[in-house]
Amino acid sequence: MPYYYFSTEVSINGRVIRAEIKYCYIRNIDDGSELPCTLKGKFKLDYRQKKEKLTTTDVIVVGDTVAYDDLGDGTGLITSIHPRENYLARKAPKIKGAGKRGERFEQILAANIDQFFVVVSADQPQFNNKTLDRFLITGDSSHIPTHVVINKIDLIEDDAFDFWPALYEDLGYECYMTSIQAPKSLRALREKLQGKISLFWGPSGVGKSSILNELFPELCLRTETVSDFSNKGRHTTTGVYMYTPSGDTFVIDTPGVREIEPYGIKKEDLAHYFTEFVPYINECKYNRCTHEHEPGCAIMEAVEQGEISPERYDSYARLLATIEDDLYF
Ligand SMILES: Nc1nc2c(ncn2[C@@H]2O[C@H](COP(=O)(O)OP(=O)(O)OP(=O)(O)O)[C@@H](O)[C@H]2O)c(=O)[nH]1
Ligand SMILES: [Mg+2]
Ligand SMILES: [Zn+2]
Repeated sequence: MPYYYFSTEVSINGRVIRAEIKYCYIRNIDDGSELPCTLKGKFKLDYRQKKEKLTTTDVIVVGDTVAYDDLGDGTGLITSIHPRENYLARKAPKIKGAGKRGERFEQILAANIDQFFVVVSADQPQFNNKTLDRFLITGDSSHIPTHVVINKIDLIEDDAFDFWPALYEDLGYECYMTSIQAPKSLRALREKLQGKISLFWGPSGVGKSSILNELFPELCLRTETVSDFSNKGRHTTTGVYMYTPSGDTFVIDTPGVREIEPYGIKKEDLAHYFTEFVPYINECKYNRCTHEHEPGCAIMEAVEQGEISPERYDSYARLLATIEDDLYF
């Protein structure tokens, strides 16, 4: 064991690239070397105070920046976790994350992200604007610059599909229309990733890992054919992993999710995350209008007038219906 083991001054700065139950894999910020690390005992004390049986992955996520000591035996010890600048989260899925009273916790996917790309596909699995909206809200509510990638454009057969990128561009989202079969379509995205920490998230089978492979062939990520029957993905990527294709470019691949519920958004706040609704919100007759059925609702009026797209309004109404009334968080 090196002589400096007991000194905290020699701690190294690192970034979590993978978090597992036993080890967190840390990348040295200065020289790029990687080391599996465990957490210092004091974090375990914190667990006990919470009287919850938490694991490493509850405390630390990919993207966290930490200080750690190299123990010299091929492992390291994390001595502190730096405060997060931002993080992406969703409500934990129903069964797995349910607590004693059926509460569903915030499940943090990753932290300290420069930009979030919501990846969906034009087909296989079929494009679903409501799913896209849910991811966009998740990004916007986390105050992370959020962009749209519509992949598999080689499968589009009808010009009518242009409606969708036009709609989201109009709303102010950058839209990347990509196909792994057309390398040129990935050029703009490749440039956008330079020098940033970017996270790819979206439904399973849309091609998140395939795009990253196409952009950075050295990553050799596992991809899998979408099953023909359900048109749903197969959840090929099983963990959140950060890769470093070049010194200052970081990409995070994530497992696809079937459905996503944004965490901690109250019914009355939901409309604020539909950017085109915002100018109308204060024009509603009732202060706490949910824009669902109330008379004198300026948003419903704007839909009637063709100023807000019915597709977005429908998406809003569906999402509103899934938000629980008594938010305990
Ligand atoms: N036609 C077509 N197929 C694609 C394209 N991109 C990916 N695919 C195929 O879609 C399937 C799923 O791709 P993956 O990269 O594994 O999808 P993923 O989003 O990473 O899925 P998960 O890891 O399960 O979340 C694979 O068979 C890919 O070859 C594309 O642009 N066009
Ligand atoms: Mg994948
Ligand atoms: Zn209203």
